[in-house]
Amino acid sequence: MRELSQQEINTYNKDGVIRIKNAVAPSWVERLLAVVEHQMAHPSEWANDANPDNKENRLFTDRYQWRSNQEIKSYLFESGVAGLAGQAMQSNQARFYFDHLLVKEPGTITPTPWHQDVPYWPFKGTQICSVWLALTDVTVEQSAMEFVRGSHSDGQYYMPKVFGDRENHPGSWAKQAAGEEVPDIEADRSAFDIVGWDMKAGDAVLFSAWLLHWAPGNSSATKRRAALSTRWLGDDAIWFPHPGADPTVTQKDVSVNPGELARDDNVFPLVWERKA
Ligand SMILES: O=C(O)CCC(=O)C(=O)O
Repeated sequence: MRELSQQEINTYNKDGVIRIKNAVAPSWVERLLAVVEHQMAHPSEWANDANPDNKENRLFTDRYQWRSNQEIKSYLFESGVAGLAGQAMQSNQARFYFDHLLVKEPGTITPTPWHQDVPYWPFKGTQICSVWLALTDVTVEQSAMEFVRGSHSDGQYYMPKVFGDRENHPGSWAKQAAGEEVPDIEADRSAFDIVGWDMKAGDAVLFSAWLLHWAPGNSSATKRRAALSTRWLGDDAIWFPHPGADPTVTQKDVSVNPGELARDDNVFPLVWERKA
């Protein structure tokens, strides 16, 4: 189990993101790559698959599988990932929200657009983050993530974008949301403080749900890019259902009311607590 240094915690606070080398034991990479194969062969109702069955140019995502997939559940509870999230957020606890597999086959041109996570989710609060674990080695050209450093603390709440541009897209729920238009970062990258890292399988980026981020397409002709993002709630996360929020967990699923702390042990399990 990896402990974060005070310097890493300070950097997360200031920049909104840190890279963590060897974030979890290598065996998790093998185990989660098997989950990738399984989900691609048996997509769930929450999957989003552009060009299904293609060996190339296929963007596949699936999410909210932890309740039925024992390997994902073991990863959450046994790998130490929850502790990384809790420490970075300087929280006394880390509750789990959802798992998100993100696969880009070789030659996938579609970028993951620049966005901020929190408007997609039914929460408010500063202590909300993700741990994106690389399951394959990845360079920025092959779709490693990039971030606008410090953008988590600029007070903006951006309108969610639907990932991919198909008609009848399974993510079109996001269109009902409100917020500011995300700036056109690609039009003038030099105007933004952009940071990203080449990563090895087993490295992670841990980032605030308020931070602007994206991932370009996968320009490799041969290599798949696969990652598992897990979403974490800290002490101040408040249940905030709103139009355009992810429909995997809605008011009918939870025992808390809008505006209350998201402390529902059944839906948002308490995975990590700070030792006294
Ligand atoms: O993996 C990607 O392409 C994007 C991931 C992302 O946006 C996230 O984990 O919040």
